[in-house]
Amino acid sequence: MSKWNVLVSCVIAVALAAASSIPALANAVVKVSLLDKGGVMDLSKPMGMGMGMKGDMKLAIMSIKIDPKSVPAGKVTFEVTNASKETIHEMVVAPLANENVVLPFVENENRVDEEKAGHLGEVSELEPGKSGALTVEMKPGLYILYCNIPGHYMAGMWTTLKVR
Ligand SMILES: [Cu+2]
Repeated sequence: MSKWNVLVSCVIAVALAAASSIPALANAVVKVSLLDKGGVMDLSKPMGMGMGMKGDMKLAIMSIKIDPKSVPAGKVTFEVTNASKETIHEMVVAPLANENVVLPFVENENRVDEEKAGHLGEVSELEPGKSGALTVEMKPGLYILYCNIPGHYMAGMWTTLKVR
């Protein structure tokens, strides 16, 4: 290594150290848990968004819990954990016009039409116990997080997030 190269490497090293010590505006972080009650699950009750089942969502056998439920606009990182013991789950993020929207649905596949619903990104198909992350740039508004494994959205596996 020539002196010049050593100098350049030193400058780069110092620059990198400085960059990493700058307290960059931290992304908002949303912790997401993908949950189900396990065992033989009855997926027959429609509990999709806007289906009038709001009061009964406690009965849902699959769910998504998030913390916090509201974040500032900008970069948002979703740290997603599949807390199920035996079922693959995923998380898809999509914008919502309002809380009563009925998402476009593909009946014969028993899943949301992701293309029509519009989506910002996803952490797809996590095995039980596994985790994944997704970072997206988000504008103020209302969003839905849902699992699009067939049957899961209708089983109640969705929640809403407010970006302010
Ligand atoms: Cu699921």
